Amino acid sequence: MQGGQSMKQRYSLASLVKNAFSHHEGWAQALPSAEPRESYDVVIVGGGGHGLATAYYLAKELQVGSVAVVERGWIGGGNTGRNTTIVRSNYLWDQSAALYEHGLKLWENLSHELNYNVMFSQRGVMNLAHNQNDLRALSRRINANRLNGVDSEFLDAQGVKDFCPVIDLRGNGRYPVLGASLQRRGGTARHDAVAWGYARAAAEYGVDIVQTCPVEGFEIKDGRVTAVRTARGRIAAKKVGIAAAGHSSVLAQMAGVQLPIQSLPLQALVSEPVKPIIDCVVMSSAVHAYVSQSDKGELVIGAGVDRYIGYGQRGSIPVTEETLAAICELFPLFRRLRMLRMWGGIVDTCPDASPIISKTPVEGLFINCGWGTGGFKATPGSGHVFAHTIARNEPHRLAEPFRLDRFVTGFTIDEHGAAAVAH
Ligand code: FAD
Ligand code: PYC
Repeated sequence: MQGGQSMKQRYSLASLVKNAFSHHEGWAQALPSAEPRESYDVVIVGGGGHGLATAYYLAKELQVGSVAVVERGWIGGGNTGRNTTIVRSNYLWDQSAALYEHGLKLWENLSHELNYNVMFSQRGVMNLAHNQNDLRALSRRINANRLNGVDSEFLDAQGVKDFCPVIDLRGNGRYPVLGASLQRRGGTARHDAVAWGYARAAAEYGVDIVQTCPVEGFEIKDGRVTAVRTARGRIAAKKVGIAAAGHSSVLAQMAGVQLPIQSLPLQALVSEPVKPIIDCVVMSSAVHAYVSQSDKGELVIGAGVDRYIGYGQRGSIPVTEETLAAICELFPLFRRLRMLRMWGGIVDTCPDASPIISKTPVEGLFINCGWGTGGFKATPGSGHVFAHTIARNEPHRLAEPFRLDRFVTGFTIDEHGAAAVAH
């Protein structure tokens, strides 16, 4: 039963016909929206995929008591709804491969797990090599991936052409294609669906999803977090997890915690929709551009990060021009397409291009951030290990290397090469 109606009443032919002519009146709300209560056992700040997934696993697997997700805008309105949805796990270092592969395995069953179609499509992700240096770096990463049980293979130039016939291997002379790495299990998903699916499933386990509720500060007593202050009042909490992507350092600072994070705009754009023309994902870190095709037919194209710190969630003509110039050199066929829209998101980047999943110096306050240009793929894995870290008060085995204090100990995990769009 939902909204007082049985499934049969909600989905009968008569009700479908009636709703078709009645501007959808009387429909039960698909996503629950809660008013904030006075206190919770755990409050998660940020209703993006990572925050929602964290709440879902906390409620489903960890019996931590009451849980709320507090989102300043609407769920999925941050980077979750702004990214280009590439999912893969072909990172260089053992620690990253283990973390991202954990995520990829969860992706493979996610629609079933959430009873929500997240449209995960394992169409293959290619990373191109344009020179001898690229070839060496890719070979090293492919070997490392295979040692870690991550599927990864090398394609020579002809292999690239066979896998993606619309590519022009000459790259207009500027970006000749010499080969590529291919992760066949990589692909794309529907970004909004990931937020909606986790939100609905979390709510079914009793999580309150509170939207339009910006967090403005934290109450800390004797070194321990006791509440979050929001624009809609104080919410007491025994534990707080921050998963606020582009605003992580702003939020951490409210609790007196300094993060080694820079927030940078990252832009993307889509073309007008066309018939299926490219059925894989193609990325080039050298070109700082990448492309795939959405199920609607739009080409989804992205750029490298803007070269300045900023909080603007907009696109800009110079970045679009530079990106499209490179894309058109690799795919001359796309030259005649018109672009429909462009946008930006704010990505929080760490000096080693790896995330932070960690306790903080404030007791009861946990942080999940620094995913930079590549956190969408990690959404299920990140939420899963962060939930365990919060519930158990100690890092999940896979999260352990991503502690905040690695920037003090020096045990950083440099993933700039695998971060795809460099930052
Ligand atoms: P978000 O979805 O941004 O969630 C954080 C939430 O916190 C937001 O909803 C925000 O409103 C909320 N918040 C902020 N401040 C407050 C506050 N004070 N109070 C309450 N709530 C607050 N990654 C990939 O793996 N593959 C890709 O192809 C890819 N492409 C990308 C393309 C672009 C253009 C961009 C911008 C990013 C891309 N990424 C990609 C990165 C990816 O989007 C992010 O790493 C990931 O979505 C972060 O998820 P999140 O849930 O932490 O963030
Ligand atoms: O991490 O694979 C990635 C990615 C692609 C585009 C932006 N991020």
